[in-house]
Amino acid sequence: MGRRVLLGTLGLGALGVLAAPTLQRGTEAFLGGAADRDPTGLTGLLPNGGGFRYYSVTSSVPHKDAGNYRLTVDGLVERPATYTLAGLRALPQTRTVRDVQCVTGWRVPGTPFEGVRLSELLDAAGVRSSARAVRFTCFDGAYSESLTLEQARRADVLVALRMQDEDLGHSHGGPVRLYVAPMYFYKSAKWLSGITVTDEVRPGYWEERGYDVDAWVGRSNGRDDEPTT
Ligand SMILES: Nc1nc2c(c(=O)[nH]1)N[C@H]1C(S)=C(S)[C@@H](COP(=O)(O)O)O[C@H]1N2
Ligand SMILES: [Mo]
Repeated sequence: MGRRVLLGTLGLGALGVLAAPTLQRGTEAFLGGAADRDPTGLTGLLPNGGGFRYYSVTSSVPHKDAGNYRLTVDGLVERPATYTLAGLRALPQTRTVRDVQCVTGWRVPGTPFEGVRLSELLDAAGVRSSARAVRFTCFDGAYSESLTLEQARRADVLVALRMQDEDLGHSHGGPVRLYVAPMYFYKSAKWLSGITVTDEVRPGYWEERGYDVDAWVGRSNGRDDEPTT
């Protein structure tokens, strides 16, 4: 039985059994420079609707909603804060429409995202002068990401509550994910639960496994000579 046939017979619940060894193979393939650069192997094959692929480095992720979702902002700030979903919804919302681009090649053109500018949350917290970077953690308990403070303050970096004009569903990292429009989609941490202002960039989950920390679309991960269209 081929992998695709097998996949067709399995629900998402079966991923726990299969994800770990496949992840490892995928990572080795990429680091060894093999043609197949899909880092997440099996999970990357699962469609997530509308041209998206479903990615998670963990086999299961708890579901959070308006009742139990919390986002903490801490680290090198004057005023650490914890936001509820209602609290985030009450802040000014920004909408962007840009192409989503995964480093493994798939793309979803013209995708609306909506949420609070990360810069707004940083300003509200009062970033200390010794700060240089921002680290993001997730309630899947495993994934992390980071940006320099300068990158984090861009107007097209959102703490996103909505995608394609709907509330972010669980499979896309809802209720709240990071959205870093100018960078490959691995920067856009799903299931966002923590924003910590730090004194230096700490490489995120995929970056510890070989991907570029500065993940500008078309200008990173060995893509500098490729067309950016
Ligand atoms: N928490 C978490 N965030 C994540 C990932 C992940 O595995 N876990 N994968 C990243 C990668 S590689 C991609 S391409 C996108 C996929 O988002 P999607 O599942 O909404 O298509 O999420 C990014 N953010
Ligand atoms: Mo990705």
